[in-house]
Amino acid sequence: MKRQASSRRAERKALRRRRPARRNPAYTLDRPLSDERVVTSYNNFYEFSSNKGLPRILAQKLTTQPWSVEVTGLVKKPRTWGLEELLRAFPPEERLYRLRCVEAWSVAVPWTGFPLVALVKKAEPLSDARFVRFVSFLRPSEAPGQNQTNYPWPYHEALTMAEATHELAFVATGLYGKPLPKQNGAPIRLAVPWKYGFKSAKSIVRIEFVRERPATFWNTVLPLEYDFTANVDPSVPHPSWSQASEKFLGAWNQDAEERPTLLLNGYADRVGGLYQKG
Ligand SMILES: Nc1nc2c(c(=O)[nH]1)N[C@H]1C(S)=C(S)[C@@H](COP(=O)(O)O)O[C@H]1N2
Ligand SMILES: [Mo]
Repeated sequence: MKRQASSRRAERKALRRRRPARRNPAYTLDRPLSDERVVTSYNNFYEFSSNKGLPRILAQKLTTQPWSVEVTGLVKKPRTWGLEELLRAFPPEERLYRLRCVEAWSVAVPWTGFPLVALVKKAEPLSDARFVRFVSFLRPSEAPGQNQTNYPWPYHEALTMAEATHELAFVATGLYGKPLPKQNGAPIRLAVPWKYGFKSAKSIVRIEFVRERPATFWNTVLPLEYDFTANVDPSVPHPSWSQASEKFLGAWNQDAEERPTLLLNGYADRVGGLYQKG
């Protein structure tokens, strides 16, 4: 118990020291940032509720300190990182990213964190590691949604190795210059801005390097609606709605703004090369 208390103190200290981080000017936007109140009160976090307004309230029950992330699988250097060790090892920066949910709403947010490729490199993946798997916590006593046994908990997602090592794939530990709010996936989540939001797992406890393409949460639940790759593409409709446009949630107390969906969510110039055929 004592040891836990002191490690909690160390994590809080590390979080404070790391924020705010310097904004990386390479990641700018074609739109204003969404209001912080919008981003922290309209959430998808099924561990707590499928109602967008409830994660803000219900996720406060999640114990996020202490926290550790196990990096494992086909790597030379498996390691369990305490959160404060991660914050110390990887220098933080701020990036402005778009976030596009498959449900056709979007926000624009300032994440604090570090590129996923840095963590991948530290693990020294073996040559037969072809996919990276991200697993969220499993704690039904704190997360009421996890008592819904029709879902394959814990939440799990994955990227190809090429995607995971792309400079845009980001590990977020903060939002709007503050530690990540629980409803947004504290204390550590992914931000993969060219893919639909469900690819960016929240509250990650394990990162695993594997050879075969792993099953992923929404693809398992509804395979005809949510594919593995899930790249944002205006020309590929969801079976029940068009993806040609999106509702951008910007200012608090203002209607969402209808905008055309951008190919790869506006990141085609950076990540398009990953998907070129031939
Ligand atoms: N563990 C976990 N991660 C998750 C989800 C979830 O339900 N559980 N929802 C996903 C979906 S569908 C979206 S759109 C984004 C939403 O992130 P935000 O609430 O921070 O905007 O988180 C993704 N990550
Ligand atoms: Mo989503």
